[in-house]
Amino acid sequence: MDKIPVFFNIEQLNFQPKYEWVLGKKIKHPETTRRAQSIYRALKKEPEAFDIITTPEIPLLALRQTHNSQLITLYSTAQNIPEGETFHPCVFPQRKTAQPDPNNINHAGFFCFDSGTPLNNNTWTAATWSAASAYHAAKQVGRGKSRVAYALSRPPGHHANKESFGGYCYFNNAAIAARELRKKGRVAIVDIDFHHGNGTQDIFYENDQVLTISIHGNPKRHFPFFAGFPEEVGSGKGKGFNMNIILPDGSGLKPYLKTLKTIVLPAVQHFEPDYLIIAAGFDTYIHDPIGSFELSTQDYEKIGQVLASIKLPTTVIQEGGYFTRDLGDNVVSFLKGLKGLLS
Ligand code: Q9C
Ligand code: ZN
Repeated sequence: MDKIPVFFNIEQLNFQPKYEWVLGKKIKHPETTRRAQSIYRALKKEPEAFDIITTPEIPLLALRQTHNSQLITLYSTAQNIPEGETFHPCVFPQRKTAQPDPNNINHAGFFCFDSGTPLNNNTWTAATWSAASAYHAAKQVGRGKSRVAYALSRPPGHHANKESFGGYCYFNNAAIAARELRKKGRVAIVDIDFHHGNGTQDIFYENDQVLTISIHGNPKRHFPFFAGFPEEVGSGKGKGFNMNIILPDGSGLKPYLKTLKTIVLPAVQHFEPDYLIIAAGFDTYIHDPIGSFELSTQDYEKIGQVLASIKLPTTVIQEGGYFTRDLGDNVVSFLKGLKGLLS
């Protein structure tokens, strides 16, 4: 049996955010390089199941098809931040009168929607390679070289918008993958991170060729707070092509599988896409310090099996998941559930 190709580049480890502030407390930043290392190690332990490929570069054009040039300029401005220093966006202007200058790092808050997503001289490098992993995983699937591929994307992407960053995300890796696959057909994105994929939703909100579905914790209580409600269904041509599903805190496998089988699968099948992208966060894990669902390591294999039953060429993009010790095992479990796609 074939192996699942895994895309990762060591450059993604360059960026190490140190802190964020939650309820006035300075805490260790959850989006650590150890997350990627946990996943890498777990995949490496099973060489008969996974083929780890060093991600090559991403063309700048692929970033620019999803993000505007000001955001890209801001990240290159951040490359001038002195080594060891970090810029935490802290001034978020009233947008009507602001005259943003992406060459001025003090203006970063214009391009940002939360204070937990810092910039330093390595942000650009890591975020670009993270996007590259998603892009090349999608390309592998688009070329028909594999029916499933996994991008070990880190930093994550699904909160990042066309022109703004936040929620630990800089480039929207899943959206970049979707744009690549759109060259070959229609795409459904299913986001199983604990948080609503607000960036992905926004990017495709008026698009009827990309179906976006997100299953997440209640935004009344959880990040990103201002989006992720069921009444957000898309607009213009895209009306009816966005779906938000809220599950209660404490949800385990039973409601999760029921949601997949009775809502998500029928919606994807009705859309008849050519490709499936899974924005896969594991902050739905029972021990996750941020999410409040209660999925177990074994549960991810079952979730993978249900998503594999759609039988579409599938690109999996890594999103959140902050209980580092078990993160790698959770990813492996999920990908094992998808192995049926290879045969
Ligand atoms: N420290 C992703 O999972 N802040 N982003 C939560 C708790 C934002 C999570 C505060 C969470 C963003 C990709
Ligand atoms: Zn998340």
